[in-house]
Amino acid sequence: MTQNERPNWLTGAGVGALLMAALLAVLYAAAQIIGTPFAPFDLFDGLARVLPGSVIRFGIDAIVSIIAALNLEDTSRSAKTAEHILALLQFMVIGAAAGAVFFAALRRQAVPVPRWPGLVLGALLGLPLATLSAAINTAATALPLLGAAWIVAVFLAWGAALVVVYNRLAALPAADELPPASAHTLNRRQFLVRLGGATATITVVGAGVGALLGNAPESQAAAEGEAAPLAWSDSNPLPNASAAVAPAPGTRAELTPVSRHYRIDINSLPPVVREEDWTLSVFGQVENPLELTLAELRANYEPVDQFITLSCISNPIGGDLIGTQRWTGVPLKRLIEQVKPTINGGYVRIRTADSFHEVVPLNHVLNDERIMLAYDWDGLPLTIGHGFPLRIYIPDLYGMKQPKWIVSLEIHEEYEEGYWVRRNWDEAALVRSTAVIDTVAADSSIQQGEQRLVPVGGIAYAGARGISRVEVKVDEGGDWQPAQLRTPLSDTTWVIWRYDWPFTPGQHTFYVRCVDGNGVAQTERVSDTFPSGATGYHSRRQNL
Ligand SMILES: Nc1nc2c(c(=O)[nH]1)N[C@H]1C(S)=C(S)[C@@H](COP(=O)(O)O)O[C@H]1N2
Ligand SMILES: [Mo]
Repeated sequence: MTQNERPNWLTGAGVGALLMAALLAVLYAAAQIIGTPFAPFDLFDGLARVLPGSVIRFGIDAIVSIIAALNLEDTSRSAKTAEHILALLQFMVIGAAAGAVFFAALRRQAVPVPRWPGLVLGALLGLPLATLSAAINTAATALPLLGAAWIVAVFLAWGAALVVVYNRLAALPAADELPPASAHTLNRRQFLVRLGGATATITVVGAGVGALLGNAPESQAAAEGEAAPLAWSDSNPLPNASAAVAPAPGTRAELTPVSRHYRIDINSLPPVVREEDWTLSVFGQVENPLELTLAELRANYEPVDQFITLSCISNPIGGDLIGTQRWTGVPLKRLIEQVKPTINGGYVRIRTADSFHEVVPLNHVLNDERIMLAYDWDGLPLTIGHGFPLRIYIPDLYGMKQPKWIVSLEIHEEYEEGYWVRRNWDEAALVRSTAVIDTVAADSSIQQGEQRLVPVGGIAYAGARGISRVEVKVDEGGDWQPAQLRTPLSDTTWVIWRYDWPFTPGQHTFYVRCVDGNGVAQTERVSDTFPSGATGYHSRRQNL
């Protein structure tokens, strides 16, 4: 009789995945509401940490190309979302695989199967995941032991539910058999549909409740329910407000709002550092090790402000992984002089709250006052995502050399490769000179006598080398014409340029190139972002 035919591995895969979807929703809601770790992100981050750099790069490149192909707005946010989705899919696959193996293994057992095999399976998944979360999660705010116990508990429940569903299915008539009219029972297909409905409900409710109640705060002040204070730029004009050259309409904002500044983190979620638990320790081969609270760092050293453009080495030519902000902090030199290194030369090893790390040569720090430990952006404490409570600025280097969430500085003789350097990115990571066309503002043309001029504009950036010249060419056979340069916010930011192009109708390609402040021209040779940053001229085709 078909009633005795056991549910097969395929059914197990489906049931495992359905139950996993519900488990994900419950994990998510708890993570949002009580701050327990979200295990899928920890597994994803753990894998990213141990997989070879080339695999990670392949993954990132694939995600970035898909984002570019889909024309999504904000590359760094879209990429994080894609990673989050992959982390969830990874758990769905684990759920399906475990369910398939489990149902296959139960085929020879007498029904009803006892609960313990499910609990064992739950423990086999839950214990390693709980251990991993305890070891690497830096975003959870709940006590680590509670977090670990919680993860084990939901996996035990998942395993137990698998047994309940198995027994239920084994007792029901197969999908193509109708239950006897008298019995108020279902066939297997009907039961599975109900199970799907129930797990979908849990998933939607869990995700909804988590999203509504959770709303991860952007800053510690927001987390403590304080009213949003005014940013510096809310009440101050930019220093170049009266510059003669105005940006062409459509040029990106000269000062990037913090909320729109790109973000690159190695982890799925940024580490949450609480000010009360944090100190900066400066130690190692020094006479006077130091330990400072954030308040001491703010009060004991004269703050310096600097407008700074930061770019990711993964920014493609014309990409949005670049931004400009007003950084406030302390020259690192002040602290180093105070601790009195006992070595000449050597390095400052920077450790952070995630497992990112980098080194800066001591001589470099002592010779460049601009190297800064920053605690504010736009006059407000760094947001959690941008490195609260402390990050470093080092002129001329891509973001990969500039740690956020700093917890300690160790003065040490020996060099040590940084996080991305170990993964084969450029050891020096000096920013490349690049120019980008943001806009061909045909709607904002200017009439000059008989001639209509169309403002073309964008940015050029060469780190602290500055920009001495930007040139624009229209169409393959055109001549390079000098663009006007707007006075920049500082000598460590991008420069906004504009070129008022004598309009001719038709399809045109616009090209741009720049020369840095030392007179070195941007290279025309096209190279990929890996390993040393993208090069080549930016161009833009437009039908006018
Ligand atoms: N601790 C830590 N610092 C970090 C990173 C990180 O993942 N962890 N990412 C780096 C990279 S690759 C870049 S491009 C910049 C990005 O800074 P932002 O996210 O504030 O734009 O931070 C850098 N500092
Ligand atoms: Mo980066």
